[in-house]
Amino acid sequence: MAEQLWVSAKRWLYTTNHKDIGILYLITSLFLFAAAGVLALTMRTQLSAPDNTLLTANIYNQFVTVHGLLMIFWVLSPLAFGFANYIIPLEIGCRDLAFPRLNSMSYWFFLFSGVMMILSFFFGAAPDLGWTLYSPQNAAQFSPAIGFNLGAGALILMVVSITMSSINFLVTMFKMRAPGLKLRHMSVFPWAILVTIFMMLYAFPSFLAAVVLLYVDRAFGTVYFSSIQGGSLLWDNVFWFFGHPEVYIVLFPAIGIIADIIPTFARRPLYGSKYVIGALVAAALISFVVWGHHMFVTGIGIVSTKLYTVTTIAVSLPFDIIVISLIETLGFAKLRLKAPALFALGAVANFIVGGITGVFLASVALDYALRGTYFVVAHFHYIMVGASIIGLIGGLYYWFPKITGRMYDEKIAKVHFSSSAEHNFCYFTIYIVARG
Ligand SMILES: [Cu+2]
Repeated sequence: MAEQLWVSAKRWLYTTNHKDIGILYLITSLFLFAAAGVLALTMRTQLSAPDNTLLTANIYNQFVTVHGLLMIFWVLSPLAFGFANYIIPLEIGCRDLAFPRLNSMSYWFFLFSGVMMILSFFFGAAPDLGWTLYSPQNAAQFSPAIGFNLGAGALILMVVSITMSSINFLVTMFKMRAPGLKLRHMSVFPWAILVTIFMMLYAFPSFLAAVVLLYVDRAFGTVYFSSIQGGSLLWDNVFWFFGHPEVYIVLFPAIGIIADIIPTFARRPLYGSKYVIGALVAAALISFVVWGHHMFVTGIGIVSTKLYTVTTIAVSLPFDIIVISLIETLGFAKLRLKAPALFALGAVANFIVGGITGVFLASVALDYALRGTYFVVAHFHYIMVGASIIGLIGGLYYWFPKITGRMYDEKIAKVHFSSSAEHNFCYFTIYIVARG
């Protein structure tokens, strides 16, 4: 018995197989999803009554921050990497990723960095200033806890893991496709992953620079982000140059999954799939020139705010193409409303709401009024949870039979669907309209 246990433990510890690592990624990120979810539910409980004393103000801020960081870095991207690890080699016809050992190292870096992030609670205090870690509050002077340094170290480790993975996928997808399989023949999911890893390669260096310099500031007393030297604005620029593309980095894999699920259950090919892929590429390119819309109230100047408004509205256009293509695919289709299709439809509906509220925020005038309100929080979560997480959960159901060799229970899946997230009403409307 003990020997058997050791054999199976060894299999998972030493594995370099893309399917095994994909499963490890999926399971680990679901555990971290639960951890981030506990933080979120505790925050909502705290907010359920005025003057609630469940959490102190300080702990509450730590929960907000670690919830955000965990969800963005340790749940959304790793879930996508889980699917990519398992599915991409199968879809492009190669035996494994280009560098299987590097792939395994990416996973272990991801796991240890996630544990490190959670451990930061137990070293004085976790980071407590929101996932954007704004200057000057990120300085050692205002956030002295050693837990913050641990959190910064976790972020650095995670960026290393993501960079190794993106290089691995890049080489695999460019060099190891089955003979005759041209890039343009790939379906939307591999394309979405390809665009995502390119964005990772261009966005994460900026974040890595920001966190390394922040670490040096905190540990060795340099003044890169010192507010009296103008460092606060520098942090905003370096952080958001990464931060906006990051939103698409976590969204695109979900779009790829949705664009694979809907044609399957609508039983017709994706309408204008060439244009969907073009739209993904266009959105990825434009996403690197919109970061200033996070800095409208920092006094960056009227001309640049106008430019950022224009680019932000421009970046919404490719997404219109994607949504129109998905809706067009559904038109006249005999849709089979199985769980993956339901989750995909729910994700699209939420994505429309999240996208349109984003266009509101592109306006400088509205941004002045809406900043710091729940309008922003809601917009953000419609995209991150409503579209990304719900789309990825659709992928879990979609590929569950392929990964496990069993079929999930459709009834339980439907109950899961109707109870998931806060948009039940929205889902039920779609369900009824689609059945109509
Ligand atoms: Cu943005």
